[in-house]
Amino acid sequence: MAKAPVSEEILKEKFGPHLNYKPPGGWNDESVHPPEKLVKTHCCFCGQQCGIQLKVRDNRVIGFEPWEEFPFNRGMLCPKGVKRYLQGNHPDRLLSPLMRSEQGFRPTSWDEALGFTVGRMRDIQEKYGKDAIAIYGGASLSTEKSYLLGKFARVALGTRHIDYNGRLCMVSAGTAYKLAFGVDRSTIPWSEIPKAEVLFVIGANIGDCAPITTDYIWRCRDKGGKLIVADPRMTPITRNADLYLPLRPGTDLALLMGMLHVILRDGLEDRDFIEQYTTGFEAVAESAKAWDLRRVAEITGVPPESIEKAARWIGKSKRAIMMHARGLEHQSKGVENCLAVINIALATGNIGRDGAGPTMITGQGNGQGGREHGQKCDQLPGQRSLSDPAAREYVAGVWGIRPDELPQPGYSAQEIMNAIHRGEIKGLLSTCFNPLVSLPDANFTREALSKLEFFGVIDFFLSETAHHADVVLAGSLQEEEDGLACNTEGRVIHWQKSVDPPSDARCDSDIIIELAHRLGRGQYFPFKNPADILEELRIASRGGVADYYGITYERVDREMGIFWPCPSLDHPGTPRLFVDKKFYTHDGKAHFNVTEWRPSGDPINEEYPLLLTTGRVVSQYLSGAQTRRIGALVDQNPEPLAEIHPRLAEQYGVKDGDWMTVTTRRDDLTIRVMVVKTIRPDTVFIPYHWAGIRSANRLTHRTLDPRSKIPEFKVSACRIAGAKGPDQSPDDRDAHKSDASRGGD
Ligand SMILES: Nc1nc2c(c(=O)[nH]1)N[C@H]1C(S)=C(S)[C@@H](COP(=O)(O)OP(=O)(O)OC[C@H]3O[C@@H](n4cnc5c(=O)[nH]c(N)nc54)[C@H](O)[C@@H]3O)O[C@H]1N2
Ligand SMILES: Nc1nc2c(c(=O)[nH]1)N[C@H]1C(S)=C(S)[C@@H](COP(=O)(O)OP(=O)(O)OC[C@H]3O[C@@H](n4cnc5c(=O)[nH]c(N)nc54)[C@H](O)[C@@H]3O)O[C@H]1N2
Ligand code: SF4
Ligand SMILES: [Mo]
Repeated sequence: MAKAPVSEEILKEKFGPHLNYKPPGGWNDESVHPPEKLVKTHCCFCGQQCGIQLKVRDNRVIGFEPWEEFPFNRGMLCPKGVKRYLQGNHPDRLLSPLMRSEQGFRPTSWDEALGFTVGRMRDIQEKYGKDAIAIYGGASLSTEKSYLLGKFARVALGTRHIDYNGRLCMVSAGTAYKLAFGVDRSTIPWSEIPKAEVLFVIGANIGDCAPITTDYIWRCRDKGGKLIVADPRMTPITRNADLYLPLRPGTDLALLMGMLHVILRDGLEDRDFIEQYTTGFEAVAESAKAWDLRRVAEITGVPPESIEKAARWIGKSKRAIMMHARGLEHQSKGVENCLAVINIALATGNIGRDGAGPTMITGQGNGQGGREHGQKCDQLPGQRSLSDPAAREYVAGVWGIRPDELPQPGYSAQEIMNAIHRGEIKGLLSTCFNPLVSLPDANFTREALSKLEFFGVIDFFLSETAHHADVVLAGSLQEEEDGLACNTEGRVIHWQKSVDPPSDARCDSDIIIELAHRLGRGQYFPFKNPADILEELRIASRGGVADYYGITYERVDREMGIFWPCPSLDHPGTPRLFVDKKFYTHDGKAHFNVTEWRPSGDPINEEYPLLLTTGRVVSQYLSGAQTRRIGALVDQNPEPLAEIHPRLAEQYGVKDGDWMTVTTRRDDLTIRVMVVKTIRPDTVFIPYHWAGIRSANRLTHRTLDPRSKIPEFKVSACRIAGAKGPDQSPDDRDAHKSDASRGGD
């Protein structure tokens, strides 16, 4: 029978008041409550992983100080970093496990919640087989926790199906870098950025989404470096760009092939480098011939002169860095797009030397570390492949099981949801993921969640997805457990434990370990704390591409981070990859890859003539589960606004601030308009940080890149029409409004 979500109102009514306690003057009044200690750690939000010092008193984080010495951000923080400390004491913080009951959720004991979870998982596995349970993880978890989850799925549950929210984020880049270089990591540390002669930023809104990186870009420009930006929107850094390529969403591959075409046509390639260090050039060069500039300009909407200029700047410079993020990667040809960037870097020999190299900008806080040690559906620790017999044997040995006991690779994140929808997967335990807001085609996700026979969530807030759960296990914030993370550069850093989880909330890793014990697999999970997990992780990763053997908390603290691979305790780490032009591929060479053009999975036609693309605003983070709860951030972006160009606005008779309905083949969304000259006239942009009637993902589609399995968040066909505005109840006007409070769906 389909289950309805539990409404937030019921929850608030039941235990709202006692969650709202504040000391006189508030927690942040230092005259009343001076801090007891400052803890050097990192921001809990994006993949920049800025250093920050948390002020702690009475087991509470009450504020922050900049951490000037940390080399990456040197004390700088963006608006989210400045407010990140406000989460821990938030009235919505979950303080005990919750069980679904007739009237909603009721607080319960850990014994009951864990007993129930294990009982349901066992029943389902006995009835339908081991693979009927799936695990979702997340890349806001520490590296230790993501390692633990991977082992939990395979060793405690024996299921094939574990994947994580990074599947919506870094996997197109990761797949491409693995194919070309045999390793999934930025090829350079950020200290290389100021050395470049040309920076080519494609599909990355650096000003809003990687704010600290702008500082590196300005340092490059101050030294005379040129900046090229390719994006359907003129993002904030574009104002200072030397060249702007306003491409149509979903056409990056054509643009990049056109650029390669020019480079080869004009003989700007680096023949020596290509011959000595790469394979596959000829086939790629052959495929570039078809991409003459007329064809490219027609597909991309970018003037041929601009494409030519961009290609020549890169081809003629001595040092070029290519930086990309989800604009390039959130496409059903995301892997091809990244490979096309890499092909340009390889053709021009821009790798393995000063101020040169392609790089992906990491999204989530531990977007890098969270994808290295086994919470991906096809992966074992150390970036090893779950299909590789030698890797299976090694890791099984470390874990004390037989290699044939290790399950085979399972479904990726969206494929898990699809399997739930068709009834193949019956139970789900989700940690650190809010799929109802962040997966494409939210109506489909909601239907799938209602079909689960068991749904458990580990979170510290009752996310929109958690409203659908049978049991919610009150987990921990980043600052409540020690752990490693890896920032966008490949620098492994240390999240210092600052406080204990409050009240009856528990550390995520304690919850998972206890579940493993209750499943009768305790002997494989003898960990008392994250340090124990790290000891095993170091060994499990040893000899893999992402080798962490030489990394300890003490070293990371002393050295302000260590770049992996770091195979021994006296190894200095590896800030820049491929210095010796040796790649991590089977033949040690870098591989060119032919990239095939395919249309988007949701093509435009007469009925849906416009392109919808989705993304972010500066003050909100991901599904908004965290930042929609922080007042000052909500004030900056209280609701999603649909950006359209004045010409489009005029054509459809809508003005700035009006309501408009955006319709795709899935659903429609009525949303306020922001008229801006900075977007292409054929494109609509909507940020996706909101749930329910404000959710951009009601509009997006479930087409995946066939290799990386990333959804095509950046390209949907849509139409627009002026609207009166939604029929809003007072609740609906509240920007914190949750999916569940729409009433009954
Ligand atoms: N403020 C803020 N910062 C964040 C996050 C957040 O939620 N909020 N999230 C973090 C995470 S997890 C991630 S993954 C990163 C994401 O960081 P980004 O990828 O930089 O952010 P997005 O807004 O998803 O998209 C980037 C740009 O792609 C453009 N774009 C859209 N379609 C296309 C296309 O077809 N081709 C090209 N070339 N560009 C296109 C958009 O106009 C947008 O400017 O940000 C991280 N930092
Ligand atoms: N349309 C559209 N959709 C998108 C995107 C887009 O550009 N457009 N971007 C995609 C991208 S790049 C990403 S990364 C995803 C992100 O999508 P999600 O991962 O679903 O987003 P989060 O908001 O990080 O959700 C994480 C949940 O985990 C909880 N959480 C955070 N830290 C911890 C922790 O340490 N422990 C526990 N137990 N819980 C924790 C939070 O409270 C939150 O409820 O969204 C994707 N969805
Ligand atoms: S740039 Fe990212 S890591 Fe740095 S303060 Fe902002 S959100 Fe936090
Ligand atoms: Mo992301």
